[in-house]
Amino acid sequence: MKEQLEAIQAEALEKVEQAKNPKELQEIRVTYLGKKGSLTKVLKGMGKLSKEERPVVGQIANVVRDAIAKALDDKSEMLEQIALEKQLESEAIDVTLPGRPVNVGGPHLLTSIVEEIEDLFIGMGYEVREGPEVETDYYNFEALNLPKNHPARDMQDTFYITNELLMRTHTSPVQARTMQEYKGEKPFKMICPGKVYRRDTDDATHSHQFTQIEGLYVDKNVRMSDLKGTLDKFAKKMFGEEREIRLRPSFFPFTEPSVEMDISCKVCQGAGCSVCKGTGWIEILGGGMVHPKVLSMAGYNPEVYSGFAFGMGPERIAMLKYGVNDIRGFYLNDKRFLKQYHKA
Ligand code: 2U9
Repeated sequence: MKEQLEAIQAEALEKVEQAKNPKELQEIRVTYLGKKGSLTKVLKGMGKLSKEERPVVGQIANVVRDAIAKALDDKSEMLEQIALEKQLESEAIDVTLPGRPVNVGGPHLLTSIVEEIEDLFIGMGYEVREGPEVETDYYNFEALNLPKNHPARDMQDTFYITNELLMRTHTSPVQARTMQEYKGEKPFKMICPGKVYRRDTDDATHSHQFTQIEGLYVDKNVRMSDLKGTLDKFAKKMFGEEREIRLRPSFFPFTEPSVEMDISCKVCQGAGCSVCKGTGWIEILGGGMVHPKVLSMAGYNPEVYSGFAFGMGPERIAMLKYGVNDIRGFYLNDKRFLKQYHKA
C-alpha cells in the first residue's frame, strides 16, 4: 500500500508539473483528492490493514495528501502570477509616447485691449462702470444735448426698437446715468467699456456692432489741460513713451469745446508715410469739456462743477497697435486670426 501511495504521489506531482491552467489543476485535484479520487480510494481500503500497519500507512497517506495539495496550491499561485504578469504586460502604458494635442483657447484680442485700457485708467483712479445695451431715447440722446429733431441725430444711424427704446449708439448713456446716481454732488472719474450699435453696412472699417470705451471726470476746477495730460499719459502707455499727441478742434454735441486727438506716427516718426496717409499723425480718439447743458441736465451745477470726457474705439486701437486691416476680423471668429494674438 505504501508503494501504491508513493506511485499516486509521483503521478499526481508529475501532472501538476505539466498543468497549464487553473482548469487542469482543478481536474487533478478532483482526480486525486476528491471524494472519488485515487487517494481517497486507497484510504478506504485501510480497513483491511492490521492494527500496527494502519497508523504507519495513515501517516504516509497524510504526507502524500499534503504534498499533492501543496503542489496544487503552489502551481495555482504560480499560474495566477504568470496570468497577472501577462495582463500587466498587455495593459502597459508607454509614458514616453507624445500626448494628444489639446486645443487651448485664450482671451480674444478685443478683450485683451479693453482690459489693458481699463488697467491704465484704473491706475489713474478711474472706476469701471457698465450699463444697458438696450437704452431709452432719453439717456442715449436727450440727456446728452441731442434733443428731438436735433440735426446730430441724423448722424447717429440708430437701431430703434420702439419710439422710446433703442440699441445704444455709444456708451455715453452710462455716464449720464452715473452723474444722475451721484446726484450732482459727488466728484468722480469713470470709464465705461461696452458694445454699441449703429445702422451701418459692414466693411473693412465699419461694423454694425463695435466696442467703445468712454471716460468722464467731473469735479470742481477740471480743465482742458487735465484732459490733455490724461490723454498724453494714456497714449504713451498704450503706444510707447516716444509718441507725441496733438489736439485738433472738433465738434460733439455733448462737449464744448471738443477736440480730436492724434498720435505721432510710429512708422515714419512724423515724416509722413502710407500708414498715416502722409500726415505724420494718426487719429485715435475724441474728447472735450462736458457741455454745461449736459452737466445741469444730470443735476451738476455748471457754475461749480466742470468735467472732461473722451471716447475711443478699442477695435481701432487694436488695429493700429497690431496692424489689423479689417475690423471684421474681430467678429468672424476665424481661429487662425484670433490665435495670433493669444498671449502664452
Ligand atoms: C457724457 C458727457 C460727454 C463722450 C465723448 C467722444 C468725444 C468721441 C467717439 C470717437 C470714435 C467714440 O469710438 S468712437 O465711436 N467718441 O469722440 N466721446 S466726447 O462724451 C461724453 C459722454 C457722456 C455725459
